[in-house]
Amino acid sequence: MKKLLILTTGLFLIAGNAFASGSHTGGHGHDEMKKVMEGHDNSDGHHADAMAVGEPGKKQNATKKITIIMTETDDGDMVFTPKIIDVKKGQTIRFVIRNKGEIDHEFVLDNRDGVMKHKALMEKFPEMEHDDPNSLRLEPGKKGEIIWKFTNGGTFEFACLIPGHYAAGMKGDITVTESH
Ligand SMILES: [Cu+2]
Repeated sequence: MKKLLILTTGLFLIAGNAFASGSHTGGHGHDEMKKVMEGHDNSDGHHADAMAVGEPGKKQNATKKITIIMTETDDGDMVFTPKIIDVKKGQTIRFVIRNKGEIDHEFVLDNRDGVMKHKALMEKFPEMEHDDPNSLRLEPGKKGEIIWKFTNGGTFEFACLIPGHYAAGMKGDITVTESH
């Protein structure tokens, strides 16, 4: 009886150690992810949702609807259609995004620097779920909307940052022109 008790305690300790090291690794990854995301959101010193590319818009202010199709092609590429978009500074766009492919895709709107940071993060944490107003992940056959106000002129990007998709062609350009 005494022997059994010692054995049980020993097993418990082993299990306890395994659990502790497992949760440490997970916690570290999460902290790192959070740090990068926070740094990104606050980089311009404005409201957390305001970015170089603009800010979330209100549906009633949208002056243009742009439908974007995400899909794979027969020759193995992954594409957005259209892939070049022109808008005017100050304009609010209602993006209607449709995944007509056979796998998940996402639409992320940002400047080039933000896209590259987000891409690196996705390669590190492929299963990360983002809850950002400038991005949307869709399962095959689904559609969604992003209402966005372009507050700054310049050249921006939209991209799918699921690992491998950007390299397969899932990127597009947005030019925001200053209106006179
Ligand atoms: Cu994709």
